[in-house]
Amino acid sequence: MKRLIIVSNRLPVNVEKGRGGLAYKESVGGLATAVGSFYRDYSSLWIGWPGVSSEKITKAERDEITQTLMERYQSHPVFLSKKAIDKFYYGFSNKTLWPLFHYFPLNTVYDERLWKNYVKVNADFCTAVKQVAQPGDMIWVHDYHLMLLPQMLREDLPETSIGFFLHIPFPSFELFRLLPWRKELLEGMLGCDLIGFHTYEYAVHFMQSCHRLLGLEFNMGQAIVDDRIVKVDIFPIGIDYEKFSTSGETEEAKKEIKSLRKKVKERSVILAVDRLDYSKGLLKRLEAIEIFLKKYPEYREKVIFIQITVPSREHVDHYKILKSQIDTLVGKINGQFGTIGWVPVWYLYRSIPFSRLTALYQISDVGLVTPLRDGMNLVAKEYVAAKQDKKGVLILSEMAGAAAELGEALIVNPNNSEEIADKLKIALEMTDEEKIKRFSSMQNRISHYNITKWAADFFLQIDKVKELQKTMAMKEVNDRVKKKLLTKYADSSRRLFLLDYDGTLVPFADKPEKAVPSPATLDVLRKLAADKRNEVVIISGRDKETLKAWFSDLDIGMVAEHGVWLKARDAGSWKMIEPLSNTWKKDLWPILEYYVDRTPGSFIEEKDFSLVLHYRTVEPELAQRRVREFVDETTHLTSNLALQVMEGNKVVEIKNQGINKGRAARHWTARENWDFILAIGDDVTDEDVFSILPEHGCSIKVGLRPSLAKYNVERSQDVLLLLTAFESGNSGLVKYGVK
Ligand code: ADQ
Repeated sequence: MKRLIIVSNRLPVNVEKGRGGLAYKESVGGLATAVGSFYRDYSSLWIGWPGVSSEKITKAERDEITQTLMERYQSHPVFLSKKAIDKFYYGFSNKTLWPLFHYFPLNTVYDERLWKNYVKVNADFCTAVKQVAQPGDMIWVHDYHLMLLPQMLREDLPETSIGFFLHIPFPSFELFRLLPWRKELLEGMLGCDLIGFHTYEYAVHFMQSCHRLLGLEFNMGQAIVDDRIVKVDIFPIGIDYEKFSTSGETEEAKKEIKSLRKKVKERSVILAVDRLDYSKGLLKRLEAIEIFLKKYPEYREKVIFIQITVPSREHVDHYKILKSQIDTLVGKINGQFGTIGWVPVWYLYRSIPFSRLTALYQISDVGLVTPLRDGMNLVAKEYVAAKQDKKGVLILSEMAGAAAELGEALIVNPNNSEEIADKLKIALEMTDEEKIKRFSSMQNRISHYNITKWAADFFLQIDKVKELQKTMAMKEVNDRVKKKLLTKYADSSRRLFLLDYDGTLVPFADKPEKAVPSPATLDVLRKLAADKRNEVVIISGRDKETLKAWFSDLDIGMVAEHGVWLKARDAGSWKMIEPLSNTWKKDLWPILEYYVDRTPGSFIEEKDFSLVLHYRTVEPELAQRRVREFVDETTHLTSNLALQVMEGNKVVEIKNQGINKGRAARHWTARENWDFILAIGDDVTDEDVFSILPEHGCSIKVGLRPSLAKYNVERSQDVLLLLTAFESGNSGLVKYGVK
């Protein structure tokens, strides 16, 4: 069985040092609750900070903690000094990343010293993981405290499965770009094989940031990073449904429920449970309670609002301020509306045991969950699971990740206290029938995708990525393949080379006219063509004038405009593959012009039988939007014109239907019985060539993307090296590093 190593800032257990010595307490919080419930079922090890600073403990206590954590909690500690906790945990993690990722840019601190400590502590975690990691382990890194760790681990453990899950929102690019260390953070995460988010929106934000800051292209959530496939996917975290749904069944729970009911009497209960955090919307929620009691006086003395708040990050100023604001507001509401015998807001500032928490869920008529931003929010799901009589109403913020799954809740904008107050009234007046209907659907959903499914799904996906990486690696032109190709070449007497130009023989340039063939490229083509056993054909999307200007003094065949024009090696002139018309160009030209006018950096290229919109230097987001519009519009317009709209590498080309590089290539493949055929290309248009090759033909895709080709190489430079090896005969084996 594979071993799972979970790495997170905090361990699921908190070590405290008091007068009586060391005490071990289970941690409260989303991650600990969620992951803690399944990791004991696996052969696993949890690595994290035990919650006590290293200055507070002696060497002997350190050893004792290490031993107890391992024996009782399958955990391994990373000890942090007070300075590290201040600067890394309270500092960069909770004064920089947390506020910015929760859309509080004004609370965000940008401080180089905090960043340096963040880097250092991530490196300390890396050392700790490396000390215990064994080959075959799967490492799962959690959350915003450790965004640099995956890349650090990757450097030393290149083959290991590494996953990352972000428990908080990933903000839109407009916010993320504010960070001075934005690229480093993205690169850190990209050290993984699989990166998971709660919602589609967060995943899109991450991919957009990678696209705009690192130029990474994602296709179906996959990108190639340093010749490795990295996948981004969505895993909305679940809860331990069984544990919550059966929580009312124990004697202890029944007692707890009875005692609570006695205290609240016949009143309706509105419940809120949060860590104390400005992202949780506590002030706006209290404001809503105030409005509700003012606007609907008939509910006074009839409802109780219970707010349970667990202390958190008390060392950060914003949290201290918030605490005193809450105290004031609770006092104000209770002072204003309370009567002898009725206190409207019951406010508890502490962590409560599971049995009391779930008893509260069960006696509550309304679960009020109104964070201003929340990655997911487990309280919403716990309330739904625990309330097995289904006679409750969940009021849920649209800014919580959970809103994407719990559509049957009453959804509110957490900044709109008036709306929350009105929804409270609707909730309190909802019929039991309606409540049960809504709850049944939600319970169904969250019981199905529970915490075990969530984790299992993540493991399955990471294994799939690993498989995919292996398949790609198998297709790479390695030493064995090179040797095979060169031997086959040496043993054959009639050889055909079908070579794409841009992206294959030369790298891409900003402007097409800049991508001229280098002397080395021309030299190798000339030498290959000089061997009478060889036939070299360049099959390009370029116009014939350009190809003529660059290659006319070489003894090679050429195909221009993706197969419109053909020129055999020994022919004096170009011939058209079939009679074609280009009268449509004048009708479509104004449309291309219209797009170019509105899209800075784009331009039109006109060929004999095609029009091309180039967008290589257009700002990527704009390009994406415009290209979609352009393709939709032109596809619609050309639907009865026997034209095709084709997307290439940063270009969209409109050309005659039925003309492609594959058809053109057939003119050569069908000419004689070649005993060696090699086709090389980099983009979609080259797939047509790969598809028409006979069984014994060989094909190579430039770039590590899926393709019909038998093999892949990473860059155009690899193509040049390979061709050089062919042209230099057997000595090429040595020159190419294959002996
Ligand atoms: P959190 O911000 O901690 O988690 P949340 O998802 O609501 O937020 O989890 C809080 C957990 O703590 C719940 O399991 C709740 O039962 C427990 N809890 C809260 N108050 C308590 C109290 N007074 N006593 C006892 N228990 C209490 C982060 C992200 C979330 C994301 C989770 C999981 O911010 O958006 O849902 O991780 O990915």
